[in-house]
Amino acid sequence: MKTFHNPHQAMHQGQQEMFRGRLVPCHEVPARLDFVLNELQRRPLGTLETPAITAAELDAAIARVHTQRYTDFLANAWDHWVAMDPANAQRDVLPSVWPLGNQHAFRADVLPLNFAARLGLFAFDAGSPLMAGTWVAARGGAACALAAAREVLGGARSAFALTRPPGHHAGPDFLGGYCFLNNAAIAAQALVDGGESHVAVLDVDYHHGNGTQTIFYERADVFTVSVHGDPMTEYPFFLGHADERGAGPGAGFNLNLPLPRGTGFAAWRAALDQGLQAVKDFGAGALVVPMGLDTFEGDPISGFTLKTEDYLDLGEALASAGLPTVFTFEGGYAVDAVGVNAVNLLEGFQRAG
Ligand code: SP5
Ligand code: ZN
Repeated sequence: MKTFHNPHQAMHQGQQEMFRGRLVPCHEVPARLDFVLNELQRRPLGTLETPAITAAELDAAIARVHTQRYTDFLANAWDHWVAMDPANAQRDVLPSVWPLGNQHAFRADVLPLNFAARLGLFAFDAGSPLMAGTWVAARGGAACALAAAREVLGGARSAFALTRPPGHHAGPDFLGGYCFLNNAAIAAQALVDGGESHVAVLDVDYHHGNGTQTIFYERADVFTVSVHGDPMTEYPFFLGHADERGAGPGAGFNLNLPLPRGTGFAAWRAALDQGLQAVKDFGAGALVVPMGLDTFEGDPISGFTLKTEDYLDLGEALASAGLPTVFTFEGGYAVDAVGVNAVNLLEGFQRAG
């Protein structure tokens, strides 16, 4: 399978994230991708390319899943921040004030002029710093997702979008969880637009794919499945429960499989099989896998105990769906293991073909 990598990924390089009242060094760092690229060099799966996508094509694909108000905000956020104070050019931006939801009587329909307020309107956590290169880097990641979807639409069995920053927590009009543009959703939508009537997203990141779920929640053409840490105790906390089954025309087309912190591979695999069966029952013609490696036993912020060799098995299980598959790169913060684990998963998939 081809890998599409983002030459701009290191332009997004956060210094610190807010965690339990303290600023701690960011977990989501550019070096994560270097480990994947090194491992791909050692064990090639296919050619490594940068996406050949025009700016206009990319804008159109992004606009299919994100609102104009949100992307306008993202495109201008850094300039707005620096315009407030030239000294801000040396500082990453983190939000510090939020409107919560409409049930709290705060308004989301009026876009404040104040930058901090604006950032709070579009961000759901203080763990996702934004900086000068964020927009260019995020667009470069989205371009990888679009290129991978096109590769699969063109007849390839699979393609790997080596996206960074990650995407599955980003919603139609919000960022969070280190994510700005939802790469997996952009790929899924591109598959629909390319003629696939039934697309499934099977999210294997440790964290619930809340952004992807929200984007497709009322749709019957994209079935979203996520196997993840139970939101009662695990990030992103406010979505990802088993009773969220979709709404309106999308009723029945979302499946959450939350598992307790501490879950090991056998139980995790059983949940994956349940997800795969649901994908089969849905009649998917193509699959998108937001591939998080933060299910690994050594992950510093997560709580499952998958081992390096389990990822070969996981890839093989995903191949059993027998579907053209786009992989996007999501979490995985045991940085020196993320490359081996990612390539194990992809190699397991490829070998099973
Ligand atoms: C893409 C992705 O994996 N995003 C995850 C974002 C998680 N950010 C908040 C992490 C807080 C987890 N706290 C764990 C405490 C470990 N000492
Ligand atoms: Zn994650």
